[in-house]
Amino acid sequence: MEKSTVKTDQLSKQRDLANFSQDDAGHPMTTDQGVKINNDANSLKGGSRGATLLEDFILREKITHFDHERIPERIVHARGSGAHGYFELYEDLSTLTRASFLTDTSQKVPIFVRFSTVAGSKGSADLARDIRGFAVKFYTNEGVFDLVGNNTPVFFIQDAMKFPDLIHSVKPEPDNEIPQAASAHDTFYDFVSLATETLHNHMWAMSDRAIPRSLRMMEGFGIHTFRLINDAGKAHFVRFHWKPELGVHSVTWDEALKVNGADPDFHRRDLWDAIESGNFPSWELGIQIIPEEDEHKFDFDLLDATKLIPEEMVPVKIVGKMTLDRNPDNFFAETEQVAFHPGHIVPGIDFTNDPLLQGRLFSYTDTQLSRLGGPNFHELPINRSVAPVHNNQRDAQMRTTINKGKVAYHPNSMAGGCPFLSKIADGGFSSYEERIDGNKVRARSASFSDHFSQPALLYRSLSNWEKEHLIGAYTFELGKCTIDPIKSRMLYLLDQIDHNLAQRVAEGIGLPVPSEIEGPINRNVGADEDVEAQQPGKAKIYLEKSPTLSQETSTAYPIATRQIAVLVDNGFDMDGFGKMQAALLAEKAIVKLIAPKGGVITCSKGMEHKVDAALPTTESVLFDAVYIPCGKESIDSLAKQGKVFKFINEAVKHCKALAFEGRAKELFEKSAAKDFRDDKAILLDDEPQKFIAAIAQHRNWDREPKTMHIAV
Ligand code: HDE
Repeated sequence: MEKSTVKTDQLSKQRDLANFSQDDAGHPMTTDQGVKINNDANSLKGGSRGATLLEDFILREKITHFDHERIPERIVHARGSGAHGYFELYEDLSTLTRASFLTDTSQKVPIFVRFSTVAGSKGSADLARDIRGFAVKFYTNEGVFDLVGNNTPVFFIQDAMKFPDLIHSVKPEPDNEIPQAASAHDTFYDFVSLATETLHNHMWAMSDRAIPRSLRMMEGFGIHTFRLINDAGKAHFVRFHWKPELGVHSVTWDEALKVNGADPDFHRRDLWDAIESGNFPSWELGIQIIPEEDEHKFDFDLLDATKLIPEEMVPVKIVGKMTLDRNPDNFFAETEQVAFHPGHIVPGIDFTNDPLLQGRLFSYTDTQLSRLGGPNFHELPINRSVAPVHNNQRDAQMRTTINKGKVAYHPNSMAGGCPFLSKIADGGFSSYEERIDGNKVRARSASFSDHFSQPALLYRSLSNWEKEHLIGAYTFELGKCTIDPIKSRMLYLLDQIDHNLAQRVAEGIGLPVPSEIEGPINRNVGADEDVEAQQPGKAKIYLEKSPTLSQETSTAYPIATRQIAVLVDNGFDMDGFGKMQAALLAEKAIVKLIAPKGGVITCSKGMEHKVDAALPTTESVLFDAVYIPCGKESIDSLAKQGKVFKFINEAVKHCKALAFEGRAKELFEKSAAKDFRDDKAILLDDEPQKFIAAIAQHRNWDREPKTMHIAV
């Protein structure tokens, strides 16, 4: 018998979803019971000015449904954006795993991805400083596999027991429900400063990774060590990575704050628009493979989710690619109702004893029970497997499958033994046979107690501009805290990671770096445990730097989908603009005309052009670069608008590419740009190709230290 009776192609899931999709075009409006509706404007009344009648079943049905439209938002990762796509495998990995989607290169596996922030509510703004969720559902021919990861390679805590504490500390404080989608408050730092295992991922959260330019421009990580198991039953440890085709890029903190006001849906819109315009984002899947024999060869424990395996120690092997090519039809039905679970695995993949992963295996089903209302959430269209589902699970709220026959048990003779069990060779799942030899203990392994070496490695690996951003982030966050002993404890801990880092943050918040603190550094220890054994110890250096942890790169990335603001008014020079526009469009950049007023403007050639956004309705922070063509009338008009200078000055401050042509030099001279005549990304009468090259670098961070004086 074959392992699986189905093969997936790119459209397998779309065909399945089509069975549940509905288009109202050409149909009469009906009640939920299918009765055609004649009047949807008025309720049934005793006289046209009289009281409404209880018998109005149409009104009651409509209002009742409305009253119950909301479901509980996710306890974490409530704010999210989803997309459909597919996964292609580059090479057969059967030496490592028997999972069909990792061995059969002829299949395209449908996937659904949901990106999210962690702390904020469903309606919070996209550019909160936060870790991003990166959850991928593979609808494989052997069942659903979920890779439920984040955009940082490590997590805050080591043991699932602490997850509610971590989340309670970062969520809005319970007395006044403040602050929304922000970690910069006392309770979070109280917890972080007492549980030193948090410091590594906390540094990632203070880094630029926590304020991405786009969901399309961030890495994804499965974080935990999993196992791959081949046909012979041999296992390898594995860590999963997603590498974005567009590179890893971020905005500045000042931009993030402003974007949250100017367009709280910035990331959601960016993802949606890119897919709608056919610019399909993609990521390559990478794996780090560690032979089981090498489990104890590292200076850290592979089961510790607060540790990454530097790529310089174990390279990431690229094995496939995921492309997102379709937006959901309905946010609620798909993005809201999708239910991920790290316990959704297929034959050829298995867990390890990572105590964080083990706890997650319980949590994700449990949370769906209250969020989606019962154990049948796997029947929701977005969650259904494309591999056939047959078992003896029955009933419960909102069951949609109509199971035929009398038999709902196994073994049975009345149904001929069906559904029957599958041998391992036929694709039956069997758990990896791991030898267990130990006492039942409520304890943490001493091998988890090094909490400083990896944040120190991360700090050493960052470029200077990334370090500056990091220092700024710590200073901002601690500056928002109100309790000095908490801030001092944080400074002491930063000092264990890097003295200069601690010193700079201390200067910023106006407190000294303490040379010692009272009591144990790490208080996340059981009452009867050996406290000393749980203390982090001094940072060790087992690798000087891990360059792959930095976002700095000299590589130029495609400028496709980058947003270019063109500041213009009537009379702008069509020759210069036409040349620039053609060059930008050839690279698939998005060119938008921004003018003092909306409507239509006329260029130097007398042609009419539709204004994409009026200045009062948009902001510099929503764009990647600014271009101002020549034209006397246009420049004279722009020079009268204060907002034009705010627009330019912010772009300068945020280290973006700017191009001024001809008389636009007058705006250059009157704006902050004038102080940057030699800047490689501020161009005066230069070729479009130079502008494109500057945008492709993302930002000219060399400019940043010289922009402190710019008031925006
Ligand atoms: Fe989650 N996490 N988590 N988490 N997580 C949830 O499940 C939980 C952890 C992650 O877009 C919840 O369906 C526990 C690590 C993502 O729908 C909940 C622990 C990583 C998403 C839950 C962790 C994640 C969630 C809330 C510690 C990265 C969003 C709603 C033991 C590897 C998935 C839901 C989506 C969602 C529990 C730790 C990633 C409550 C108990 C580590 C991307 O079950």
